[in-house]
Amino acid sequence: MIPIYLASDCTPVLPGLLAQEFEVVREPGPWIRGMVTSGSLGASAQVMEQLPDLEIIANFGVGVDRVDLEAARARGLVVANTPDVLTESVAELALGLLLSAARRLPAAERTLRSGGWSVPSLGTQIYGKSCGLVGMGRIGSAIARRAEAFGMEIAYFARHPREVGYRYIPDLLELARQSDFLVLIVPGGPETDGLVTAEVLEALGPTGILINVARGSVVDEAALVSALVEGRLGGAGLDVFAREPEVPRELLALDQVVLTPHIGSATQEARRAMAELCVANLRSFFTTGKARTPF
Ligand code: 8YV
Repeated sequence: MIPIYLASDCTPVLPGLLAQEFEVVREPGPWIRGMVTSGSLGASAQVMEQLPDLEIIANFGVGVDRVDLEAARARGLVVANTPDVLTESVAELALGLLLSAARRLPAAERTLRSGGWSVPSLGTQIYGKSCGLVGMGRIGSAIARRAEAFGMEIAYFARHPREVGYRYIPDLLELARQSDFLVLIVPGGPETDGLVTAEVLEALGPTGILINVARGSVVDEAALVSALVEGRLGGAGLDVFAREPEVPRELLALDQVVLTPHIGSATQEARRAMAELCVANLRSFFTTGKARTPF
């Protein structure tokens, strides 16, 4: 059997699925030909150096921002990811965070659990509000469809206009100015690093709500924290952070903020399909020379 370095279990079903077709190895070594890694762990140039026979990196996740793509390219390695199978789950979480932040569900639930029965603070209706999407790829359009069904007005910012029926705004500041909710769903990496600046947050303003299901690196996190603490931004629903698993402490005390530990794809359905696609990428690569979903 072909030896595969499993750098992280990724999800409970993955090691078993992998072991049906490959030799699962838990440490890097010179004879290893494939590597499975999680989106959060990725693959550094150093780990690639420990794997001189490596041919393919199968990333469990759609985002490959933690894989050193330059080092992989220099070595001629194939990098595969898991697009599509997690689209609906991530879009559902985005809407969940949006509704949850708009209605301040965690604060209301905390009130009830601590024996209270009052409205901690009034929420915001989302019907009739504007939803600005930063990114209009597969997940962005799945979020847009859902937000539209809730009666929201959709507009988006992306590098180029897409073949979608939504209003394209080529200037992020302008999109933020025109949005009640700003939803981030762009890939991580150098191109989007710090894209959401203090100015963008200011344009979104004291009644605006930021939703991030992309990467923490997309937002100037220090600016986000001070805007929320000082009430210059209305609220936020955050699934991702700049230095995971670190979460800025100041956010923990804020009722207008909803926080989740990077669970965008964490459903039974998506995680199983991601595990299967990860293994299918390796199978396809080692039998045909082509991964099923190369990045
Ligand atoms: C993680 C994700 O990769 O697909 C992505 O890009 O962010 C997630 O699905 C997953 O949690 C594994 O680390």
